[in-house]
Amino acid sequence: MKGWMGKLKVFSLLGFLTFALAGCGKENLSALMPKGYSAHTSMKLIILTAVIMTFVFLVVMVVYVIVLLRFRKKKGQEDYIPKQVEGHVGLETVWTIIPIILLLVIAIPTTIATFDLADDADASKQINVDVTGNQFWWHFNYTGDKVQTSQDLYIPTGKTVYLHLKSSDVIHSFWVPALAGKIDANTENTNTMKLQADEEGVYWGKCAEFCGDSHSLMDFKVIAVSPDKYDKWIKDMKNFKPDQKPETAAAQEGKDLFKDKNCMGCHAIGSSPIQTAPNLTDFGNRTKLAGVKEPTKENIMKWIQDPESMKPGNKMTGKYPSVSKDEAEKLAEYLMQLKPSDVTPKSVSK
Ligand code: HEC
Ligand SMILES: [Cu+2]
Repeated sequence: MKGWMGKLKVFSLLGFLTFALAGCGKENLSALMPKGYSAHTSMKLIILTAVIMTFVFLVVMVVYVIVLLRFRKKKGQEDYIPKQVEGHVGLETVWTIIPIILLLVIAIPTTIATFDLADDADASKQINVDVTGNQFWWHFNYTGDKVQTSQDLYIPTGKTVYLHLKSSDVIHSFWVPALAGKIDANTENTNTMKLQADEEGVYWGKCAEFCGDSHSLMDFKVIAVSPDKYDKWIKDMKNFKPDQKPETAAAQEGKDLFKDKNCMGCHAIGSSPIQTAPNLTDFGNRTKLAGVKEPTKENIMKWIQDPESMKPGNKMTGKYPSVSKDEAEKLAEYLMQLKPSDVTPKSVSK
């Protein structure tokens, strides 16, 4: 009896932790707190399915307990066998029909929602963004506006944005839990998905398909701003002149180093056909460095000198001449002042 109680305690503790820890986690990173049209649609289906499944579970449990109590072998009933009911036409019919009905109740709204979310009939009238998944970062190309960025995707609140997803290497999966379901980024075809956010905010995104060493570090953000701010962002990004002279001397030296150290062989600043590395046009406004680290000067310097220590297996390591601490500082100064626009929310949840 004692050992049994011990086990019960462990199980209750585990049960408690499950509920308590389920409350931890990042803001705007939960499908259970939907903030956009697709996510609301999924949430309704989750609730419908959970209610039906709970109902089935309870009915089965109640019947199970009744049967256990009622048909137990009682004292003095040595050869007791309850009445056998296999092949009972009534029962068989009932427990075939009821599950069919329940499955239909789940299947019909699910199918309607699937077609609704896949409907891209009005795509040409909306904002369209080509999204490319790369080991281990995301590229965003606003095709209609000749604006490019990486890691942080800007969208206007309340509007439907169409994403056309591809991959440049292996299969990735684009997932912003609070806004929509997952969709694969493949090399051989383009998948389209709709994204819409109800309110302004920074929504966390994850790659949801194992894609290599730093798969778990392939984070990105969707930054939803009011339509006015979005228009300003696009305008600012378009008007940005990559050749513009940086304000400080250190940043100017950094700009020269950016050429000399071959950074430009992979990274573009401004709209460019080069998409082998994150587009750094608005790097100074990034919510994170390389998707995961705080974009402080120290971290940026560390990244430039030794990206491997932050993101194992990344495609930058070893592909450029070594950079001294002093040079890294100048490069960081240059990159941090690349801020074409000021619409990025100030209080980014980190
Ligand atoms: C061989 C191509 C290549 C070269 C050359 C290169 N990089 Fe990179 N860089 C990358 C790739 C790929 C990433 C994305 C890594 C990841 O997140 O997985 C990256 C990421 C970065 C980032 C983070 C970007 C972000 O969006 O947060 C910075 C900053 C950066 N590189 C700076 C530099 C500097 C400075 C140089 C020159 C000294 C340089 N890179 C040279 C390929 C390159
Ligand atoms: Cu990935």
